Parts: sequence; C-alpha cells; structure tokens
Amino acid sequence: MKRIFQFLVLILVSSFLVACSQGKPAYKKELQSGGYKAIITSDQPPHVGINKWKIKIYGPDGKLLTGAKVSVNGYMPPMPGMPEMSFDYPVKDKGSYYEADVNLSMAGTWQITIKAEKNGQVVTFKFGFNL
Ligand SMILES: [Cu+2]
Repeated sequence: MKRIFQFLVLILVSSFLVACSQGKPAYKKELQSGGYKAIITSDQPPHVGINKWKIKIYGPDGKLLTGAKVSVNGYMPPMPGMPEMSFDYPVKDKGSYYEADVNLSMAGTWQITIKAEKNGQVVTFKFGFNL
C-alpha cells in the first residue's frame, strides 16, 4: 500500500514538473516602444551560440502586428583589442510571430535592436544584457 502511494506521488510530481517546463519559457523579455509591445521568448536563456527567439509584436491597439518587415541586430561595443561588432540576424515570418536566429558569438555586452516596419510605420525596440 505504501509503495503504491509513493508511486502515485512520483507520477503526480513528475507530471507537474513536465507541465511546468512546457508552459513556461526559459527566457522571456518584454519590451515597450511608442505604444507598441514586443515579447521575446526562448527555450533557452541567452547563451553564446545560436539563440532561437520567438518575437511577438503587438500594436498600440493591443492586436498582434502581423506581416511586418522585422529585423534583429546584435551589436557589441569595442573591447580592448577588439573592434565593435554588428550582426543582422535572419528573421522568419511565422504568421503570428517572428523567429530570429540570434547568434551571440561571444561573451560580453550585447545590445539588441529589433525593428518592425509596416505600412511605412517603423517601431524600434532596444535592450541590452551581459553574457
Ligand atoms: Cu567583443
């Protein structure tokens, strides 16, 4: 009887853990700019290498901004013995979100600029972090 109980608890706990890990992205970043909002999510926290970011953009009306031309740039300021670096990452339009392969090639300070353009309107989101 005790073993059955332990088994049931184990199943309960493990299914809870699975549900948690599926529901919550490892990385989430919310950005605001001129009434627009961008939400970045990823299965992994920022790391050296290719970071797959899902980017959802919302207009001032709160609705998803679809069909925009989105660009993502990563910039690293100059370091001792190293010039500045700037990369434009590939971005795919996935319908309800945009997917960017953000290649953070080394540890250090990164500044990310996300631009979305639609019908002549441009919105720019910026943020930075240390890797
Ligand atoms: Cu550097």
